[in-house]
Amino acid sequence: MSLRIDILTLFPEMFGPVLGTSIPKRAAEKGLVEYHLTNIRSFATDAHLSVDDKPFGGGPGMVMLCQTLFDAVEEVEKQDPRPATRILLTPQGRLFDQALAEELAKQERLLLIAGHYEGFDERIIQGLSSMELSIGDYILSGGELAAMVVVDGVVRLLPGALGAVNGAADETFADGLLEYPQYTRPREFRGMNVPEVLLSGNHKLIAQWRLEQRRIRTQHRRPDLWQAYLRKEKQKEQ
Ligand code: 9D3
Repeated sequence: MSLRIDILTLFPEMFGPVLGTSIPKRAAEKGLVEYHLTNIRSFATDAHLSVDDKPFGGGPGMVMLCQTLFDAVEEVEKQDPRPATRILLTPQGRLFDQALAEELAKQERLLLIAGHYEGFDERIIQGLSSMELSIGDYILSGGELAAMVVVDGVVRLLPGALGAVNGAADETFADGLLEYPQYTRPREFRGMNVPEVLLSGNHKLIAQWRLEQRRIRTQHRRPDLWQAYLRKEKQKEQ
């Protein structure tokens, strides 16, 4: 059974180019995933087609209404009997990472809800008991790009989504180290040379050099990943 991904958004037109390109497109063509886009505004009931309103208690910004979102979720969920894992994209959410991408790739149905500019009425989060996800500590103008990041990160993990190459073990995150530096032709470019060891043909030496480069890079660039890696290595020893 393929993965069904529903996306509720005020800007469905933002998703076409991303879902219609590269791996997300290929995965859909192969029948590994189905995308269903729904415009939240089509569930607005008043003359102005409102989807948000001013916050009780005052303050800046607008807050997404419960009614439109609950109606949209209930209508979309009715379209298929499989229960959906509901995901609300919010800056307050749990950080999306590779481990979570792998979990989500095992589900049969995901329902992503993206807001724009504003927050959700807390009763949406409560009442839909959905998972809140953030893609990082920076402010976007809406949840749409975050939803696309989650979709891309998940879909590429579906069995058969990637070509023969690049298939299983992704270098980074599989074992917690960053990737080694890579080179292709020419051997010299504007005075910069490919490291001699890579031209040596000595596969054992090349593997050693690459591992050392990965360790050095991770230590310098990502002390957080490096500490986690060291902890894992220690556990293995015991
Ligand atoms: C007034 C407080 N702002 C929160 C810091 C309001 C606000 C700003 C921007 C509420 C939502 C947004 C739009 N961002 C998202 O919806 C979002 C997001 C993000 O901005 N960064 C990282 N991950 C995500 S997931 C959804």
